[in-house]
Amino acid sequence: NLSPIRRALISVSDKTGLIERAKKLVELGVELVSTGGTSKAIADAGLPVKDVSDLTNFPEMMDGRVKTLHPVVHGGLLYRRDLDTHVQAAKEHNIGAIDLLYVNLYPFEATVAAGKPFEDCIENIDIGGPAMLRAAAKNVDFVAVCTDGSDVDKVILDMEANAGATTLKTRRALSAKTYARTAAYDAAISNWYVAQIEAEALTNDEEIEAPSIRAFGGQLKQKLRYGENPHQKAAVYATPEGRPGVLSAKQIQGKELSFNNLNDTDSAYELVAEFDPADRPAVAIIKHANPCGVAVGNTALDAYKAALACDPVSAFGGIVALNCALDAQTAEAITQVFTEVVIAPGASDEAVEIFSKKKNLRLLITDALPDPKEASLNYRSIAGGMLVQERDTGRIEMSDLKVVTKRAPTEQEMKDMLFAWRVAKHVKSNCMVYAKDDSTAGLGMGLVSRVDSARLASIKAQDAAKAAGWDEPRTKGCAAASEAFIPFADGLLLAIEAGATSFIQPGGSVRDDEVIAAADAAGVAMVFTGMRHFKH
Ligand code: 93A
Repeated sequence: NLSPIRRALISVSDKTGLIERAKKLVELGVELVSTGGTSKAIADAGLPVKDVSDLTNFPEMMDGRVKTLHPVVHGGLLYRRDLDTHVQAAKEHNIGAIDLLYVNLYPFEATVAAGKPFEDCIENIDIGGPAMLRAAAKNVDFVAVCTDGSDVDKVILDMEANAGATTLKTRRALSAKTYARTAAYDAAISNWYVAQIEAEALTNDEEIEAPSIRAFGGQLKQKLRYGENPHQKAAVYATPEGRPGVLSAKQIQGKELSFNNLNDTDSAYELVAEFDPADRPAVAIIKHANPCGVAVGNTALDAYKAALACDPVSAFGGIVALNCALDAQTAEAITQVFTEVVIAPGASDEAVEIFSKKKNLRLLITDALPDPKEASLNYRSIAGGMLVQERDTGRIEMSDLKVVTKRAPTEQEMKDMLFAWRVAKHVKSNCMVYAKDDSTAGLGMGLVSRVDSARLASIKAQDAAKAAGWDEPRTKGCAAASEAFIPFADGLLLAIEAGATSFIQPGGSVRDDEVIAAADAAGVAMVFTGMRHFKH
């Protein structure tokens, strides 16, 4: 089980913590071999180190493209120490054992994230590094393989406990981690490449291939306490896309985020990001990945109050997302309602101070809002596979709307309809969204028939009015949005009964004429978007 470490090959791009670890290894009697830059850094620190080129009798060449790609290196990593034929071959070709490999790869992902040109990205595709990592990980009975500093620390602890040897348990865990790293690295390269091709195709107006050719390439970000339910184990993986949001956020305070928190916070942030902060502050309150209130206001506080008023009962234990920095007044108002998570692209010191009194409230701050128009992928598992689609980046502007009724909508109705439509995109199908004056007035979500969604939205609006002590629900004169076509007039009539005077929907039902006729008969206005936003 135990395998001694006598010689280590270290080749690292990120040299953080290198010297301390190299020093420990030397103290443990390990002989160090390194590539150019790494070897120089170690030697500069006064530690003994050999150059790989001394082993291979080849210089690093072709701008470093070929440094470690040599049988002396790969033989040293791969030969089985317990097989006579392997040991014999090693002897014959003067191949010395390499028992520990520590490699971190050319920073391909960081180069792409920094928006560097194509050629730079290509040069940052590491070839020798992954080749060595995969070789070392294969020879798990004899070789310990490290892809980051924390792995080396584990190996050092193992060596200290086992007279300079590692245990099979440690080596197996390291091998498993290594293959995940090289897989994610290659997936990042593939995804980047596909993105280049797609961008080119787009400019040339060519057909784009199915998104499924992009690899998933997830990298374990964190193990979670459990999944949707406590009996389900769970973890969260980061994709190479690096979209701003709950995974890139800095958590200022509060307990660890749960699986459901992550899911709901993501929904909340994607929804609120539909509203441009340069226009006005917007707030979304989410429960179970569905909004229970969304509003735009002159201040974040106004927006929060209006969003809360839509369904104050459901907002209990909800998630609040802002499209602008959290200020003290809004923070104070949020602390009056039991809230699980708040996410925003910033927070004032005062707001942070106010939240610090609510220890369990999680505050997440991101550098940027996710861009609703930016392409990215969406994954969902099904039995035996995975569904992959482009994220819904569809976006309707006022100029895209086609008036289909005799009565044209008023300017205010237009605004309300567009607001309702932006929200409807983020509500589980089938949905009906009532909105007025930059605020949702009633939401019906996730039901199997649209008429039920209309009914639910009305009930919600009535409940909200009761809770607030209003004379009538805010649905009087509201706009109604249906994320997919309204198939029959019944849902429409229910919404009209609730007070809706304008309708926004994709259109395209075989019964459009019937639905339009019912709208005309009631004197309400209707526009078609020509685009639907199913969400399941
Ligand atoms: O260009 S490579 O793909 N060719 C190689 O043979 C090779 N061997 C190691 N890149 C190669 N490496 C990488 O060099 C390692 O993965 C590491 O990231 C980097 C360390 O280079 P230096 O020690 O010169 O800083």
